[in-house]
Order: sequence, then structure tokens, then C-alpha cells
Amino acid sequence: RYEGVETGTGTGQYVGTVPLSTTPSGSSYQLVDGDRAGHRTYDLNQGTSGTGTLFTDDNDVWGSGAQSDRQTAGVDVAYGAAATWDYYKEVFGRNGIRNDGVAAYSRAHYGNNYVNAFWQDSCFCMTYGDGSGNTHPLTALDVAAHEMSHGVTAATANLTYSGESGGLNEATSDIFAAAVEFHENLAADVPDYLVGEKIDIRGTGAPLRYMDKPSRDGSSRDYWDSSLGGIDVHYSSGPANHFFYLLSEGSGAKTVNGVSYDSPTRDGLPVTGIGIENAAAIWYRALTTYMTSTTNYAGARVATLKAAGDLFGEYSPTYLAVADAWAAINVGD
Ligand code: ASN
Ligand code: ZN
Repeated sequence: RYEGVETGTGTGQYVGTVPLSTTPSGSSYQLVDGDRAGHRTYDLNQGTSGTGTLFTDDNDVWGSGAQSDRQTAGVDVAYGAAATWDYYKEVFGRNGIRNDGVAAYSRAHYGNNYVNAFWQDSCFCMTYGDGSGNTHPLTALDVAAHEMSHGVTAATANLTYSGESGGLNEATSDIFAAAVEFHENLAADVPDYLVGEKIDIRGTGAPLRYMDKPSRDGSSRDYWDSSLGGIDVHYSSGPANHFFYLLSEGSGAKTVNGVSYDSPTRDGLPVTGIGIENAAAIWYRALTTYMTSTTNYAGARVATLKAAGDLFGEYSPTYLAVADAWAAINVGD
């Protein structure tokens, strides 16, 4: 713990009421996380550059859950950054995005009607729009974990953000978004294999992406084929997201935490799930040890098999489940 760190309380729109590490400054408090290398959370006040103003509060009780309260988005994104930091540290011993103990920072309330969130290596920071009508903020836990994980990918395999490697880059962010959700296990944001389900980004109730059967979004691919490298990376991520779901939970119909999934396989053969923690451990080791900037789907298969061999033994049941899950999305040797 840093000297002087305080435990405040915040209520976000998506995370519910949560503890927040804050920093006293005079008679006030700053949304600066002394438990996590001083991660700072800023209010861009609908601006699109710089850092706006640091969120501050007089009594260390932040946000109200209402969108009209500017602090509410700050609570969600500060908590998301903290949860993601903790996930990488607790599960993999990773000390920050670059494993160097240095914090990124977060910026909320970017622009007007901005329907996106993004990570930038150039500022080592992440930024969140308020969504359509400034009423669907992209500040949920899985979005924060997705964006922050782009920083982890950039610091490790550095998968090029186009072609098949771009799809794998996107999938890596969705995979760790799901893993962080399951690790955090919030009552207000029940863990699932959906991406952005809390945001209601289009006002239809639909999530941004589905990992059990990515084509449920109308655009993402379920299986690898030779045309995959020519499509948007948020759709070519589909087969790898599908691989991860299959490896975690297995094929077929299943309900997890009240959410129903039905995950198909291209080869018609079943896949037995190994659990999300094991699947995430395999992906993390593959990403940080074996993948490079040019890794494609065939290379990701090799990387995860090596990782599974290292962690669980070559030809172990877990290793064979990895091979089955790749075959299920049409990636074989
Ligand atoms: N939210 C998007 C993403 O993280 C931003 C982008 O298109 N890079 O994938
Ligand atoms: Zn992304």
C-alpha cells in the first residue's frame, strides 16, 4: 500500500457499490489508486484531447449509479482498471500492463455520442465514450478489461492489428474480458461469455459479441477459413473467441450463471471443457511466451498446444482438449 491511500466507496452504473482506493489531497480526495501504482481516472468533460480534470470528491463517497452524476462513469472505469490490474497480478503474477509496475490512466466522458472505448499505446491510457445520446456509456467491466488487455498484448506478442493476427489480437482482449468478469464475479455484473452485455449499446438489449457462437451478432465468423484475414478484426476474432468458449465450457447447449449458450463445432465432434481458468492460463502463456506479431490462426494453435504441454503435460487430457477445440473451429495440422 502507498502511504496515505484511503478506501473510498463508489457506486457505478454497472459495477454496483464497490470499494475504491483513493488518495487524500488537502480536505478532498482524488481518484488516484494508490494500491495499483497510482492509476489516475480523469473526466474529459466531453472533450477529446488531454486529460480534462482529475475526478475529485469531498467525502470519498463517489458516484450514485445515475448517469447524470459525472462521477458514476469514473467509478465504473476506475473499478474496471483496478479489477483488471488485480486479475493479471493475482492470477499470472503480472505486475501491471507492461509487467513493470507502472500504471496506465483512464479517461471517461470522451466526446459526444461517442460509441466506443479504446486503448492507446502512445499515451499508455484508455478512453471511454458515453455512447449514443450520451446515455449508453461504454464503461462496463468487460470493456475496461478488453481495452487494458490491448495494452498487455502490445507489451507481449504485439499481434499486428490487421489480418489473422488482428483477429487474434481482438480475441485476446475478449478472452481476458471474460476471464476478468469470472474472476471478479460481481453480483451486479454476473460473469458470462458475452462482450458488452451491460451497455445495451444499440438500445436493443443485445451484447456486442457472443463467444459461444460468434455469428449470433450477425457479422462475426464462427470458424476459420482462408478468407478470414480480409475482414474486420472484430469479426475475425470470432473463431478464436469460439475456440476459447469451447475449451472453457465444451460444445453443445449449456447454461452458465443463468445465461444459455449453444456452441457448435465444424467437425461435428464434441469438445470437453476444461474450465475458464485453465483455458485463460493456456492463452496467457501462449500470448506471452510463444505468439509473435505475425502469429496467425495456425500459429495460435501451435502456441496454445505448446502452452498446454508446458502447463498440463503433452498429450494430457487438457492438451487433447486444446487440439479438439481448434479442430472444432476448422484449424488443424
Ligand atoms: N473498442 C475498440 C477495440 O478495442 C476500438 C478499436 O476499434 N480498436 O477493439
Ligand atoms: Zn479491441
